[in-house]
Amino acid sequence: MRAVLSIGSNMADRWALLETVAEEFAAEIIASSPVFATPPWGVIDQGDFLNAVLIVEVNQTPLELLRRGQRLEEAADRVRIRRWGPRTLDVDVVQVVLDGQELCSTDPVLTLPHPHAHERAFVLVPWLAADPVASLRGLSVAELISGLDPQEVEGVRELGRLEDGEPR
Ligand code: PH2
Ligand code: MG
Ligand code: MG
Repeated sequence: MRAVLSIGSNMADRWALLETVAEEFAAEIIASSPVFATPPWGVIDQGDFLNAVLIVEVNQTPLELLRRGQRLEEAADRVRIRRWGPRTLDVDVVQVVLDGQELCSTDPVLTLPHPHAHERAFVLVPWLAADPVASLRGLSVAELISGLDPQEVEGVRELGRLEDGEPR
């Protein structure tokens, strides 16, 4: 199956933490976005995030993939102080496509597609960069972005590719 992962960090060595995800999936990544700096969404009195999107092809179930992401979060000593609050590493499964079909699940452990992905510039802008023809729930990601608050879209700033190292 093919999956879209949204990864984010706003604590500790943010760039290096995103790299741990790219390393884990190195052999399975079929496309990836650059890293973007993004203002915090939800709880705004916290530092900016770095966000990126990885598109992976894996021989696993969605739940196995979720657990793999969670192991990386644990390895990053993930702290969850409050909902939408600061975190060292967040690995979200945004979409799963199996035999050309987008999987839909209302399982609270892993809701698919991710219930908020369609409204978050920090997910959609990197996703479009990784896959210019991406679609979500039958709508093109480009179209979804054009429906967002332009200020939110402009706040998502491209920094550079993960493999090129953190810009200084
Ligand atoms: N993740 C959140 C809450 N807010 N804001 C940005 N910019 N990027 C994130 O990855 C993010 C967030 C909860 O997972
Ligand atoms: Mg998240
Ligand atoms: Mg998460």
